[in-house]
Amino acid sequence: MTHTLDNPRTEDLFARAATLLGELGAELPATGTLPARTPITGGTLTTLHSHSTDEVDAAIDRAAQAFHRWRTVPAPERAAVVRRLAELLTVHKVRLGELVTLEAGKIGAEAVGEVQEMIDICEFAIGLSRQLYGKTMPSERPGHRLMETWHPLGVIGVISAFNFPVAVWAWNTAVALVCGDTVVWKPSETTPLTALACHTLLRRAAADVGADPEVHQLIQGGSEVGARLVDDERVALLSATGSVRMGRAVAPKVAARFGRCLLELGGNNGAIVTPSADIELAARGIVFAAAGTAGQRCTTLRRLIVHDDAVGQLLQRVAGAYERLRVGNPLDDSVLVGPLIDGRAHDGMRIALERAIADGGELVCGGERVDGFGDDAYYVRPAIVRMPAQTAVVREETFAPILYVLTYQDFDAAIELHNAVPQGLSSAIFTGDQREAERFLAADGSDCGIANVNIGTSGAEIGGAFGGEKHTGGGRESGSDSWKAYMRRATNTVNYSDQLPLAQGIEFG
Ligand code: UN1
Repeated sequence: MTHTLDNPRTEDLFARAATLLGELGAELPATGTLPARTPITGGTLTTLHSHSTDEVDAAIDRAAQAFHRWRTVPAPERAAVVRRLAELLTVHKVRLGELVTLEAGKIGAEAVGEVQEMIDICEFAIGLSRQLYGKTMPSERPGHRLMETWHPLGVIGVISAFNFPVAVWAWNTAVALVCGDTVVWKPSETTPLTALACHTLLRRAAADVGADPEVHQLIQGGSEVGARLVDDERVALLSATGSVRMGRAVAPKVAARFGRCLLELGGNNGAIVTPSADIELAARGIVFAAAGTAGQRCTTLRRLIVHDDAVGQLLQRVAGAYERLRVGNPLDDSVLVGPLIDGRAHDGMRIALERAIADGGELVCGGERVDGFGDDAYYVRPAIVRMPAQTAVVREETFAPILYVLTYQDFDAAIELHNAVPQGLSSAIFTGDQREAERFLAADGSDCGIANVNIGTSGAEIGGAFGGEKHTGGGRESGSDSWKAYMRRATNTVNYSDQLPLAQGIEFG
């Protein structure tokens, strides 16, 4: 049988991955115990070395050593590494994108978009290197100056997830490096090859501009590797993306050693559609947000809260678009929905659908597995389920393409329903009514870290701060002033007088 887009074979996908890695300048390391799978066939491409705890300790040590030098390099000079990384990413955009497709199963357009997101954050970080501003405040004492200074924090541990295997690393690394920190990266064990490619590109960028390549360390393996980062006092900030369960395990441990945590955990993102919404525009936004990336974004739209008067029209359009979505090999340009990452994700989807139906949900479309790619590859048709109420299963995040539809009559009740879930990452309202839009963005509106008007919940730009509230963990990364999490603040009072007045008017002796 010959290899075609309809009939991909693991050995051909591996050959392609090896070629891409070679072109990206990464040598395939010796084989080990960590499998690198492709969700396209479910087969194992190759195996990699899984780092021992001693090797993890040594990597943290190298990063800590490198930090001592790196923190005194002027920030605009540190940005040279990030500028070179952006150049390399621009040259290799399509190659790295294809590797993301092979390992994470994302369609080409989204995979290349993810690499673009890396380039965007690099550009942001380069500008940021000249804008790490501290404030100057008026002192209450004569002849005194009061100000704050931002200093590099230390070693940053980055734990990233499979679904954005390269962009989330770049959000953290580009910003951390210009802030004067060094990075130890533990990628998802599901995407070791893309991690190797990123690590190689960054090391090359450092070497090309004469910077210390040890500012970046890559450690690969399972949760025992990540656990080392969590427990090590030398890791000043742990930036972790993943499940709420992971965050619950990690956060108390980091807190117990007075380390800092930046958590990006689950989302259970909702959108309200009001009667004045542009239904055509809403439908397009909803389909991308709910079915894109096969429902495997933190920002994926999972709950639709639609006014009774709009639901018929809207569902007809969205379900119609769902019927036309091509599900299949993400290397095929005409495909819009690639595979789920693995069998566990498929089990999660199946069980959630069963629970939703048992709760009185009515399946509008989708949910079935698409065969033809082998027993270990899990392709599904994105599902829409109309729910009589926001039951327990709807309040949970299932990392698969299920869109639950609820209806409302009263706008206040819609907002209440929207906020009545434990997670608080992203949210949206589709409306033509300015009062409703403003209310959604107000203090008593959406309780999420991201609240959008007339666009979907996913696909945020890097310029804003990204993150969410409640069980999403409260972290903010990427743009705006998220850089502050990667630095420490010192408040400085300078006395340039020959007197020693005390604050609060205290007289002492
Ligand atoms: C994630 O799913 O972890 O807003 C990150 C988005 C992307 C990032 C998603 N820019 O959907």
